Amino acid sequence: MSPTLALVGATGAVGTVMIEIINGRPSVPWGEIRLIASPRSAGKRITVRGEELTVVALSPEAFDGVDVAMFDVPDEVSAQWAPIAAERGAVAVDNSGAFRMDPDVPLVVPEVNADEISARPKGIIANPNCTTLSMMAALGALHREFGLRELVVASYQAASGGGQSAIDRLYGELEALAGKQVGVRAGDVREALEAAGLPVSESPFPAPLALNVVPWAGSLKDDGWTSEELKVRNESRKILGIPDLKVSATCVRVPVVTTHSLAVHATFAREVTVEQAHKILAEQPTIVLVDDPAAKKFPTPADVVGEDPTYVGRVRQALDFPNTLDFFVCGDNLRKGAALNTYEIAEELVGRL
Ligand code: 11C
Repeated sequence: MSPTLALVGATGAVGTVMIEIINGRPSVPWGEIRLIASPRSAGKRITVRGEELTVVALSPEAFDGVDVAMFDVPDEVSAQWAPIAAERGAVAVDNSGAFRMDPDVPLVVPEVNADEISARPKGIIANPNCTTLSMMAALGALHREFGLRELVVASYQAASGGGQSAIDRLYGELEALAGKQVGVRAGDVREALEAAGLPVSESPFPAPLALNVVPWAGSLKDDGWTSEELKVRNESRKILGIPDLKVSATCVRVPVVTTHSLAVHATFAREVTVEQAHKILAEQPTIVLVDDPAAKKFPTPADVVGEDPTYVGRVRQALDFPNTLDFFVCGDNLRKGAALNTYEIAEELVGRL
């Protein structure tokens, strides 16, 4: 019998992208697909693969008969409900941060460590943070060949990583500033937003995002690091299976709606040439190499949004460090960064349930 798939958080931003992904698959291995959301969204009707489905309210019984339950909900909802789904016999594939660093929960990017889904003592598999995920396909492939030792990254993160309210804020700021000659004097962007009824004190971002870059994503942790920067470090180590990988990250929010980018400075055990790196990256089925700067060809979020693969370009051998590559990656943070990777894990589970 074909397995039953549940999607918890079916009406949220990532859940909506998940349904688009399922609808876009040429075929799916599932029998029933069950949509689950908060009681507030229960009763909504959503078309999945040509069939109108009714969203059911999150409850223990909603997981009865479910083989794989994908969770696209906030950390606290996953923390409470993924174990309940597992108790009821489902494998929970969780896109929140609730279980990622639990040693009994595999943290999976199928291109890198698909086999780890087989050992899941808690019946839960975690999906990484979208910032970490955007560089994993490239780093995993290069690590297999050259042995990654150190990683220094700067992220350029899209507003949608902060959810719908963050997207709305960016559009609101852009509208408020359209046609205004601001960005020429310290504080004039803030003042124009305030005058338009959009004070920064009411924003999900700690500074104006339009006409700006904001070196802040996530929450404040010890010694000035952000939660997002620590996730990049801890999750990269776990996914790549390098517990002592040296990592330093600076996470920055940029006025892009969707698609995270990262400038990556990766040091390997051996010398790596651009030619070798190009060959390996070009062979990866989920990477698109766009690297012809003379022809102005490199990835940008505006050209990558809505795409499934990770785009890689600007590959350079660091001038003073022959074992180090610098490169730029762009990945849609709602697709591969969230919904797609979760769905790919769910598909990998078929046959290993
Ligand atoms: C952001 N990467 O761009 C975050 C969103 O741990 O799943 C995802 C947070 C997470 O703000």
